[in-house]
Formats: sequence, structure tokens, C-alpha cells
Amino acid sequence: MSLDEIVISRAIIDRFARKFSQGLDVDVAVVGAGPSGLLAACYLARGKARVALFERKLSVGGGMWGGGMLFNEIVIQEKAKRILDEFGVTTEKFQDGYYTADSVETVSTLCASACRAGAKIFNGMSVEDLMVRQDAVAGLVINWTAVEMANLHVDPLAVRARYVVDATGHPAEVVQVLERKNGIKFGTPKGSFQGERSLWAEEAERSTLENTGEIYPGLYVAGMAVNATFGGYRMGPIFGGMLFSGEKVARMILERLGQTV
Ligand code: 48F
Repeated sequence: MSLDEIVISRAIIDRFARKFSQGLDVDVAVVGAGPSGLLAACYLARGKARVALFERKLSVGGGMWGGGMLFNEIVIQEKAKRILDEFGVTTEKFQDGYYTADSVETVSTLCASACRAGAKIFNGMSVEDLMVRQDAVAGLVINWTAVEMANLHVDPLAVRARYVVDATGHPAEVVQVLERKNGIKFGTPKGSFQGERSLWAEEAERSTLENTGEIYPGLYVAGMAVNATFGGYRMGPIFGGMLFSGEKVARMILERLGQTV
């Protein structure tokens, strides 16, 4: 059999169109494929939710690939080890309470687990806006990152979702769009976006988990976006809080959907 370039092209277009079409009307749309978003998508898909995950960059993994200052190892607290164990990521004890993992192994394993669980991951796509209906977030407005980068005047497409998760990390982009474009007050003590504070690992890890949740009907925040939204501290290259936050947001949404992890 000789290879036909048009068949190759058609196969890509056909399969992508099928996947993209499935991703346009979902139970949960996750924005950002860092550790919290990947884990949330994985648990949600395992719980039989229909999940689409949109990531601006070509690569998934967000801030995890580079460990700390490009030293590609991550640190997790002992209590977070059970999550990496569950996915089969190799961990190694450093000293009492602290474990390390290879960041490349961790990202690639979480990504593969999310895909295999059924989450549809769309890389190279940016979420630029939201759909808000009857005082609730009802979906996303997306475009190719290449369009965004080239500053081309091209209209976006829309995604309907029963729930949206802002897992965009430090910029908390979805939350900021909700506030900026809709003048909405939401569930932080001051009712607005607070912006993150300086480094304090212990307190940041605690508040990430505590504040993970729904801040406006239909919109959940997970990962570092939580601390940016609530004015919490940053935590640096310790990742237990990101894993717990992804797990918590998935559990909360599955409960709303009447499903379990
Ligand atoms: O920043 P990121 O890794 O988020 P996270 O899951 O984890 C934070 C840690 O990596 C680290 C830390 C704690 O250890 O402080 O920073 O909270 O990943 C966020 C992802 O979201 C993408 C972005 O490219 C990154 O991969 N992203 C951001 N805005 C958008 C987006 C957007 N508007 N549309 C699509 N993707």
C-alpha cells in the first residue's frame, strides 16, 4: 500500500472534528492544563463526566515541567503522596514529611491518565471570554492561540458547559474576565478579585485547598488561581496543594452532577 497524503490529511481533520464536536457541549470545561487542571479533568472523566480541557500552550503541564527554577524535580508533602501513588508516579522520600518526584514523569503520567480516562484535551486553544446566562456561567469562548498571538481579527467559537473550572494558575484569567466584563461580585470576602501575595508555602497550601470551590454559579476555581482570586500567598515549587485542589474541585462537581469519583 502506498501512502496517500490526502488520506493522512483527511484522517486528521475527520478525527479532530469528531473530538472537537464532542468538546463543544460538555458537563465540565476546564481551563488550563497545569497540575490542578489535569488532575481535575482526570478525576472528572473517571467519574463519567463529559470533560473538555483547554490549554493555551502546545504543551500541557503548566508550571510543573520546570520544577523549581528549571531543576525538574517537584516536592510534595507526605500526605499528597497517595495521589501520585494512585497514578503510579515514582516518588522518593527526601526527609520526614517531604517527597520528591520527577516533574517530567509527573506531568506526562497525569496527562496520559486524563486522556485515557476520557477527558478531551485541546492544546493550542485560548479561552478569551465566557458565556453568562441567567446569573450563571454557562460556557466558554475560545480561539486558537495562534490567532491570539498574531492579533488577527477572527471571531471565536463557543463551548457550552454546565460547570467551568478556572485552573489558569497565577493570572486566574477566567475569574478576571468574569469580573471585568460582567461587573459581577463573587464569593471572595471582598466580592472581587484580590491578586496573589508573596511566598509563604505553608499558608498558601492550606488556603488553596480551603478556598477551592464555586465562586459564582457555574464557575469553580482550582490550583494557583484560587490564591490569586482570594488574595492568598504563593507557594513556590511544592505541589501537594495543586493535587489536592484538582481532586477537591472534581469531587465537588461530580457531587453536583450526581456522580462520584
Ligand atoms: O500555572 P499552572 O501550572 O496552574 P496550576 O495548576 O499550578 C500552579 C503551579 O504550576 C505553580 C505553583 C504551585 O506549585 O505556583 O505555578 O494552578 O498552569 C496553568 C495553565 O493554564 C494555561 C497556561 O498556559 C498554563 O498551562 N492557561 C492560562 N490562561 C489560559 C490558559 C487561557 N485563557 N486559556 C487556556 N489556557
